[in-house]
Amino acid sequence: MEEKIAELRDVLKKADRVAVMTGAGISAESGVPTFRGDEGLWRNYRATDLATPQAFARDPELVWEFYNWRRDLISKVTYNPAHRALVELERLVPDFTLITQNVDGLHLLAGSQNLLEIHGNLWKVRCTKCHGITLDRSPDLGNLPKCKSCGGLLRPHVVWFGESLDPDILQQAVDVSRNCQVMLVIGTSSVVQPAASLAVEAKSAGAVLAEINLESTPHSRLMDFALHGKAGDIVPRLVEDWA
Ligand code: BJW
Ligand code: ZN
Repeated sequence: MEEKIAELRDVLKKADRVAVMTGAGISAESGVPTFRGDEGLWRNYRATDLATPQAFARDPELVWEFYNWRRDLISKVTYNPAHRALVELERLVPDFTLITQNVDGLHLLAGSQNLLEIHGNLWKVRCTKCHGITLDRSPDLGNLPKCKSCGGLLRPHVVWFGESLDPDILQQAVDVSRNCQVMLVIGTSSVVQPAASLAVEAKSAGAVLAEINLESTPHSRLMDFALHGKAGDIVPRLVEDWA
């Protein structure tokens, strides 16, 4: 493992264009639950069943309760050494883009700048009637929050299953993936599309791929480096001793 980390660090040092894809695993050590497995359960509901337009249409109060619970939880936690190490990597690499599937806002809080939040942001709400988007960092928005402009029902400004990603943001993520020389894939199960396909795009365009995850994923076989362990332990070591 030590040798692989040193080898990957050397690859990163020589690269001009680096892309990073993160998933829920990078925030796990901050105390944010991941989606799949037992951790992804909230009151016996699977998080992935509540993150759907169908669930919101059926029971918006339940879905808002779930999102208010998450807002409250995330408002009480902060970024961890893996988030900070990516801020440092951005400083070290000439052309760096961070693509995240996370909606928790912890990369922004840590100080990442060139960031594509492809599944949206939990701290933004969108009106289901006038489609206006606003930033609201209050931990609890109440039962059925309403738009201040038109009175329409608000929803979290996140991408649920079956919904399209913002086409501009997705196109930027695809371009970055096709252009990077190295892509780090950190803390994602790599099962949700189209996010998972970005690593495939990078690989097809000749990038070196590295996965940092507690366990293997469907993409592990594509990887030039598969580093198994905690993101908070491994990512900071990639930015050590760059002088
Ligand atoms: C650690 C760690 C530590 C833990 N250190 N590691 C093609 C084929 C099949 C299906 C589809 C397809 N194209 C589209 C679909 C449908 C669907 C999809 O992908 N389904 C699959 C699940 C089968 N995709 C969509 O619907 C997307 N829309 C779309 O494509 O529109 C067009 C279209 C629609 C329909 C059909 C065809 C085309 C939208 C996807 C939106 C995903 N939304 C969510 C919720 C966001 C809002 C919210 O948070 O509330 O996004 S679901 C959830 O999954 C969330 C995450 O961003 C996303 C990914 O999860 P992630 O981050 O990978 O987390 P986990 O929990 O799965 O994994 C954590 C990992 O970390 C694990 O591997 C751990 O081991 C690891 N870990 N601790 C390092 N300390
Ligand atoms: Zn409105």
